[in-house]
Amino acid sequence: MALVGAAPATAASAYNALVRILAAFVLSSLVPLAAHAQVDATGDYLSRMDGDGNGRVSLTEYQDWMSYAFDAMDRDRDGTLTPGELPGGKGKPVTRHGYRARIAETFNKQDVNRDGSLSARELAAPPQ
Ligand SMILES: [Ca+2]
Ligand SMILES: [Ca+2]
Repeated sequence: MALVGAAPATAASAYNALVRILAAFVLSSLVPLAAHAQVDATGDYLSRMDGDGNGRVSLTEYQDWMSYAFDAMDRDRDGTLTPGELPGGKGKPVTRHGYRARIAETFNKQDVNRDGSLSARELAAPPQ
């Protein structure tokens, strides 16, 4: 398996697409679990991701949240999403490490003021 850092640009865009898919997956999949079914405000997303309850989402909190989707999709628990585990049943394998690295890139883009955490406003901003 190729290292993520050596992956060509096409693989990078595939990761971006996957992150979007997983984000949609995790947000939609958690709705039925909510005590109150409606999750339509960014503040609700923030409070769900905000593990330590300080009102801001750290990189670790963001990665842990996004990894929930990864783990849900990694049906054989081997730490890699193989094509059969990916949406549509095809694509390049995605390692957990590579996925978290990709999430960190997304986080850093969202962290507009570079303070190392995402506010509700930064969380709600469209990806750059
Ligand atoms: Ca926090
Ligand atoms: Ca797997």
